Amino acid sequence: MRRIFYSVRMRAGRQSRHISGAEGIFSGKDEISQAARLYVERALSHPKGRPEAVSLKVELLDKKPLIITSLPVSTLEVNGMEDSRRKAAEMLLWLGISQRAVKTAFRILAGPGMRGAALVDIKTGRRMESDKKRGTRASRIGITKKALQILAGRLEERGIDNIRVKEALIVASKVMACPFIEAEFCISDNPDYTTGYIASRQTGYLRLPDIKRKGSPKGGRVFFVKEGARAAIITDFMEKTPVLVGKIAPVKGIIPFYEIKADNNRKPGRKEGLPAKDRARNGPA
Ligand code: PML
Repeated sequence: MRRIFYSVRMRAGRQSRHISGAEGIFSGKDEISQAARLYVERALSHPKGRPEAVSLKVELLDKKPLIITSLPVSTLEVNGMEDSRRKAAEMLLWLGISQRAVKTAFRILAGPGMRGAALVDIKTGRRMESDKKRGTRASRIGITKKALQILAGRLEERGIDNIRVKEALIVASKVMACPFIEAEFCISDNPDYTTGYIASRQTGYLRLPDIKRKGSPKGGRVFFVKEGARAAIITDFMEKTPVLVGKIAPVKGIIPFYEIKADNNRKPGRKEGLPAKDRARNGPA
């Protein structure tokens, strides 16, 4: 019998302000009810305060999720905020992102967090998403029970087993499963969380400690779009294509800048991506 999957998504807010959110892909009545209960509990005990409304959506998926491997994880060795920001910029340039696009990204991430990510053309640095307030959200994502267990174990060995890392890694792994994205740059908009990341096929999920000052509510996500790609196709993939992390790549420790650049063999182990018809319509991948 064909396995049926549901996407379970939770959003909690107060006076139109976002407080918390969570999502996953589940199969079977027990898994779905358990996830729904955990998400509501999480919404009601969030440190940002009591929500006025919690919305929960349980939605039958009309396509089988793409099964992907998580990006390999490592943490960049940095010496304070200035160093972290300088190395992040250098890393993005090394990935082939233009000065202009890097500047645009830092400008966006210095603003109040958007709900979704900004799409930035890798060459011109121009914003591409149609709704600049909302941005593009990576959604319909999840991780299998087994993969989550393995991931938690590997992160634990490095002392970084927390929900933020896990959720961000799942998002970044889906983002990099899109062949039209060259890299993602994320700075958390949580005032208490100062670690961000760059995700790319060359660097894997590269954590950036001290990327912002503690207490700052600024941050967000930028997806760097390859030349000639169309925003609508990318947004469709990010928001509609269900993706499930089913395999976990290695989790390394703290790595110096030069070592990441020297290590070109780290690839995210990804065969998945957009359907061939979209690839053809959308130019080179
Ligand atoms: C967020 O707050 O949503 C982004 C979290 C980034 C996590 C970075 C890390 O610690 O790996």
